[in-house]
Amino acid sequence: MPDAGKEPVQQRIDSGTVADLYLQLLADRGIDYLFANAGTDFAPLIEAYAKSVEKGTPAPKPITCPHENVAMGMAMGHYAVTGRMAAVMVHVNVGTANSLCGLINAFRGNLPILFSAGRTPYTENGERVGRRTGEIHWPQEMRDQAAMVREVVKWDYELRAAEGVETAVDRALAIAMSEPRGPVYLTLPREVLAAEAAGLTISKPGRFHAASPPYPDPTAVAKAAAILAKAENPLIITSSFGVRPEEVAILADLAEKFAIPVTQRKPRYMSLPTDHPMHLGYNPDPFLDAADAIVVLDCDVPWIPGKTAPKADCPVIHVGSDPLMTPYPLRGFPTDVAITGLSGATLAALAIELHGKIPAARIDSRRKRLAETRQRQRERWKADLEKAKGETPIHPAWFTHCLNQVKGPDDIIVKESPIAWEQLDMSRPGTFFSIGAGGGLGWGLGTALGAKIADRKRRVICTVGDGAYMFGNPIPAHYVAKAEKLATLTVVFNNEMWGAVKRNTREVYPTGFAARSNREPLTYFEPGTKFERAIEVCDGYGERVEKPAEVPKAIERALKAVDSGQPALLNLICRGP
Ligand SMILES: Cc1ncc(C[n+]2csc(CCOP(=O)(O)OP(=O)(O)O)c2C)c(N)n1
Ligand SMILES: [Mg+2]
Repeated sequence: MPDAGKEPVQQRIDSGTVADLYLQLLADRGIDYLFANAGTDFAPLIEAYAKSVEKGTPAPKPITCPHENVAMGMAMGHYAVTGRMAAVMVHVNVGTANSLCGLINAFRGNLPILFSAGRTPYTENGERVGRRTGEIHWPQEMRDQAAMVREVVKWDYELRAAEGVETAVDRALAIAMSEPRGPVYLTLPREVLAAEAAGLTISKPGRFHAASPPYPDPTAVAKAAAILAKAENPLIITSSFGVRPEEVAILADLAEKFAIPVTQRKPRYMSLPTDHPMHLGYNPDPFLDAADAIVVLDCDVPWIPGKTAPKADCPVIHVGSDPLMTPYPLRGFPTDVAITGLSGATLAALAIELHGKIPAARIDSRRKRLAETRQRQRERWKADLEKAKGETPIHPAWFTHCLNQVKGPDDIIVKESPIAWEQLDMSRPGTFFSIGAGGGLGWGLGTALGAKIADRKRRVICTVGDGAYMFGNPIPAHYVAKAEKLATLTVVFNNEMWGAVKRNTREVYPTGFAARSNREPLTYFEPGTKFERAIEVCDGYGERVEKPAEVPKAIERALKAVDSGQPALLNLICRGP
């Protein structure tokens, strides 16, 4: 984040508080936004912001987020689009609690965030500015506020004295941005934020930099290449490859050159253009049986062992900046080789190592075989669409197809919904995000806003289930859209249920009481919720869509609103599982 190119100079701070200096440091170190949900702990920071406006000193742009979930989602979306981390600040322990779900997602998804919170003032009496002034300053104090987040951050620290502020900021940013990336937690007691900073000196630019990414070990690469060179049926499985958009071309080259099929499981990013001849869809399971070498590429769960698995003697190579996924407590996929490194670098090294090692005839026949498999797969997808086309309630595949017809190549799709991957064409990296990696629902609306604020020129289409929409704190999200002029299209896939919960119950008890009831308790919503009206409270355009034939026109009207600067929402009454 700090500019490595410039000679650092020491700057003496002549006046102001730690809060003033904190904002200055964040701006100087490349933090563009502070997504915030304030409380009594913020007083010195609010004062510092007002001062920065009056004096014209740099500070990250403050964005008022009326719910922490939206703030966390925005930081995730901003990072996904720009590769630059943002800061979030919330109110002491309670704001931290409300942010936890987002933090779990960010940690599992390796998304860096400078996550910060105030601390209840620690002095009851005395002269310190910032000391306790209200009743709330007793019950909100916790002995160890960071305890509740410590399992889902890379680092946490409480700023105890003015002198530590530069180091704390620089260290937080450097650790968050070092691979594997992830959120860090900085707590800021009110008295420390209010303390005088005069007399301190800081480095400009900073002297801390993220550690260089791990580079693939040539011995491990050679071992993996030897496995792949022997294989008749190698297979790549990925979920998160494409988080660094510039790496997509490296995978495309490798897959194409050696005819290695790429399958995505629960894709979180655009990993490979959908028209690439080695793009073999979104279900690796049918390929597992024949596979005689598997590359698990930035993928936490390549298959579900209780359901399916490759043959016992199939070698498995894991690739990623933490290929063992150390923070996961239990993860027992066979690991014959694990290559620590940024995946792009590892794939490039593998391509060099494999050069000339696979007989051309084998590559050619594999390419032919895969082309046929791919052709059959795409025909199945077309047949699925034909079947889905006229269905009422609307089939998600039909809606996806209609959206696909009109979306532009740079439009961003956020997926926290049953949108049908198979019906989506994606040609450009960085156009698809399904990044709630920890499974904490409610990130989509905020992430879409974060993506939009990061690049206002691009269209952002946020697709959410009706459950995910409600988890996402919709009114706060719609409020931010209006306040910050972030017009996105929200599509609510309203199947009037938590379909995933229903599906999972049926998997566990296929013929049980719940299945036989045909209306599983605790999974259905009463019909008739008018989500389209929710966006109207913030002057958005809302529409309910019930008939399949209405879908194309409804999308057209909604996108017209979005393109004119008005947020829009389609309440799509659709089929559940
Ligand atoms: C914060 C949170 N609470 C509960 C869950 C459990 N959960 C997983 S999927 C799901 C249902 C999602 O419903 P919806 O968004 O409507 O999508 P659908 O499955 O109906 O397509 C729930 C409740 C979760 N993942 N996260
Ligand atoms: Mg639903």
